[in-house]
Amino acid sequence: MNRLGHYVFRSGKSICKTDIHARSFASAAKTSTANPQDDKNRPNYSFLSNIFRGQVESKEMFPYPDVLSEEQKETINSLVDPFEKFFVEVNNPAKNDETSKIDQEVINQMQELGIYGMQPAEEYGGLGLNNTQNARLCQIVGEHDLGLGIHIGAHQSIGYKGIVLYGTPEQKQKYLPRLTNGKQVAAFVLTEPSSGSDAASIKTAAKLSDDGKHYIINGSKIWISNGGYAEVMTVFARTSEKQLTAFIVERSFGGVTSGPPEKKMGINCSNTTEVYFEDVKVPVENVLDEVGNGFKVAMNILNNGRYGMGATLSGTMKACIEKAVNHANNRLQFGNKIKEYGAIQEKIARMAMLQYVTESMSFQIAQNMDSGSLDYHLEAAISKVFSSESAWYVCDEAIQVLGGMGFMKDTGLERVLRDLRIFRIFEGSNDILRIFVALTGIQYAGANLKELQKALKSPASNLGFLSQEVSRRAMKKIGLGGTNLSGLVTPALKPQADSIAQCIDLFGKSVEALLIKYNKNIINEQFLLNCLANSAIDIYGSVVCLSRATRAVDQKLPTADHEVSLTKAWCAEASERVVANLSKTSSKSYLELFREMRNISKTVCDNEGINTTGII
Ligand code: MYA
Repeated sequence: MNRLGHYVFRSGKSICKTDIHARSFASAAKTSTANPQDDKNRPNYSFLSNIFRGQVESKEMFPYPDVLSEEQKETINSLVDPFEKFFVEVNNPAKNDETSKIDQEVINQMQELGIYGMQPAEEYGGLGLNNTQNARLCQIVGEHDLGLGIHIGAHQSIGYKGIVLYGTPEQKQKYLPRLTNGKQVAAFVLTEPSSGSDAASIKTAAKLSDDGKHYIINGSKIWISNGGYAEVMTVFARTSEKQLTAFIVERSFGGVTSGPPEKKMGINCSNTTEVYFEDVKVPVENVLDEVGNGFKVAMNILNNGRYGMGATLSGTMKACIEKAVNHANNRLQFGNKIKEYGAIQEKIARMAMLQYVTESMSFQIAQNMDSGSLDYHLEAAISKVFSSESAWYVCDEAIQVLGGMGFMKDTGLERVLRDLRIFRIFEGSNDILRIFVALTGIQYAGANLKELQKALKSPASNLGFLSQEVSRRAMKKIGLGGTNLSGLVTPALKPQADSIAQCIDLFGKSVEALLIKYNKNIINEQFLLNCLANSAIDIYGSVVCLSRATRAVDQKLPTADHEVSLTKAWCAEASERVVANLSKTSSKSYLELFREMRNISKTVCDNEGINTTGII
């Protein structure tokens, strides 16, 4: 059984985990109590976690956050124009794609603009932007050039993010200034030939030297963005059988070499290579966070940067939609502009809805993070999954609207489609993130259920908890006390809020029913876990839109009516999908279908290909 499967039901406690790094995680938590994220007893304000218990935690959802002060708004607005200008006048995405490189002039200008240091504080040479401001600039990057975006994102969204999040003052002082000015480039060095989604299985080893002054790193990594020229790397290596540790490694330490640039389907101007470590001597001062905390460091770097992908791709979708609409507004066929035809209208409406949801999610997460949220990892994972799939869909539909023109290189959409393909794969594949969301949510719901079961065994000493649970359930049973979102939204959206509230109740019931039916074996039911994840994605997307559109109405924005319209349409489709997905989790015919599909897959795999008799 894979590690991702070891989540549910620890005997005695709530959840079971038998994987090797679980213990290191536990000990890490003990040594790092200073980090509030590690405090397991604090309240969990994640909206997503809570819907797995059938409950709504609205603190981070309503009202839609507005975190920027006037001064912060001015700062970001003053950066938008020069960024746009750079992308329009200096950078040439088609040329970058064709030559698979970034011209020195482009790099010089990016250094001048401060692109290499968007978030670190000014004392480290950065622009000192918060996540919300950063998200705005990510949008501009995504609008223009995803390949360049990966070069920039691999550098700061994950490459040196570990130093920002976990670095000591000395590490920050030593490394950040040379990275924020872009004179040196950073990389995030995790993936190995036999360790992709299963990040905890890395083999690269770091051995403490006899004098205790260095770690000696040996191993090889693959698919490292900026891997060919990064001078500073966040490297993850095994310091014992059970422990991973994160290190800051300089190429100049010696023993670090890179393979040739990989030939890829897209994001061609970004550099992707293998990186080899041969007896690389890394001073002990270069351990990031605690020895043994490497898995947590890796996950939190990824969690922390994921909203950026959503923001970036909301920009990409905006650009695709503009191209599609420009064509639809001008192209005459059968005597009419093609925008007059329902088939095109449906596409454009759906593209606009997907962009709205994506943008709303990423800015909600960014702003919550800026307000000190600690529980955004499920939201961030969903934002990554949703944005990468939506952007793919939107770009594909834009090509369809443009017809033959869309297929031509000159239109620029085929490059974007190629660039977009990897977003569903890297930074945590969407398949693994769906399972991660479902299992993490179930783990949270399971803890509650276990507590209830335990309380039922000694009711006298658990009266408070039991009476709360019993009255919550009893009220729901008689149709009272169910989820109610209608008080949180603008009146025009109350019906949509009601139908999403029903979805949340249904979701909580479905999770509980699955837990009762499958107990710890739920970890093996990935067909069902996907149904839960897809429902969670739709519910989250809907609530985010309800919140943002309400803000638009409350603030009397000129776009308020349109935003309400987008939200109504989105919620109508999303709530239908939720009901359909959740009904699959208890439907006999779907369980039969899933069994059938398992068998088909097994036969095809056993046969090493399709197993049908040809027609002739
Ligand atoms: S970099 C490579 C990316 N690689 C991955 O993302 C790897 C994916 N794998 C995983 O995430 C993990 O291995 C999974 C867990 C999720 C599969 N947050 O037993 P476990 C906790 C917080 O489940 P596993 C790239 O592609 C968990 O609760 N905690 O672990 C760059 C548990 O805690 P406890 C987490 O089964 C491309 C413990 O860890 C998380 O082994 C370039 C163990 O969990 C989490 N997420 O696997 C991109 N996960 O013990 C460029 C687990 O307390 C960027 N845990 O219960 C571009 C950006 C955009 C552009 C920007 C423009 C400017």
